[in-house]
Amino acid sequence: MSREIIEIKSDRDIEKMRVSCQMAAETLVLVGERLRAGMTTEEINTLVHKDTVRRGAVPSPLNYHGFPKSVCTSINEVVCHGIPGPRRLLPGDIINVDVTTYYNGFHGDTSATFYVGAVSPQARLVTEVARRSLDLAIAVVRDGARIGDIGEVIQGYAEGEGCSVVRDFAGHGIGRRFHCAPQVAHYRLKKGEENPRLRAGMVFTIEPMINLGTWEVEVDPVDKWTARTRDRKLSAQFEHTLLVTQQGCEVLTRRSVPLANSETVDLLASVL
Ligand code: EYF
Ligand code: CO
Repeated sequence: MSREIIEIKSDRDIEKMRVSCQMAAETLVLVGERLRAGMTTEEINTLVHKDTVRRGAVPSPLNYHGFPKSVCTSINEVVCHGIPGPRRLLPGDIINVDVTTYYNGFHGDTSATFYVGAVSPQARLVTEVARRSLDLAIAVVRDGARIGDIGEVIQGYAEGEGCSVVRDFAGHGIGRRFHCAPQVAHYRLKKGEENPRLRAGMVFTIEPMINLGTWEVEVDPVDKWTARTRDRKLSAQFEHTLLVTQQGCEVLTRRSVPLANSETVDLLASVL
């Protein structure tokens, strides 16, 4: 467990984070608008890359620990860190697109799971549980709460809905670095585990990965990045970057419009 100090951001840094986070949010909105059955995940990568560069920003994932692309695209049983490539989106797929934007010295990180056309009730269940898990977790964040309150609410809710919570990947502090303290577990902490208090000015992500079956994951032995559910059942994820405040939190990656193909569903597609 890391004992790294959790930075309290200055007002100047917070203002810069608002900008990089809003860029990431806007790029994610664009992805939702363009997402179609038949497109490849490589095309999503190109879209994210070009939109990020157009803003004078840099896609944080590119070359991060050697990651080969500008965005993570994780389809169906892929939990996270899916690598864009020739795979075409098929009707009935769900896909998480994870966008991180580096601008003026700061990173902003957000992701969402999208529906490709009409999806199965199971796909809808895991996606909506993931979405609600994040919303419930955001609601407990405030000065004086503890990191452990986040995992407590996520695990309690998701398991109550018959789903499981991934243990191998966590939310993270973010700012000048893509990943820093605190580590934000999405499951209940064990007695004795580090459980720091949240303080106004801390900035971190919450990004629960919710599975339909087992919480266990395995990393692709060939590409060494793609994490899949061990039982190959579906997984979904949503992510926001948050600033802790006295009253609660500010969702720095909040969108000003709903996400197409996720928060709004194309009625025509849903009956076809
Ligand atoms: C060191 C990577 C490193 N890691 C995290 C590198 O927080 C993220 N999304 O919300 C996040 C995104 C990416 C990322 C993109 C590339 N990496 C992947 C897997 C293992 C690893 O170990
Ligand atoms: Co993240």
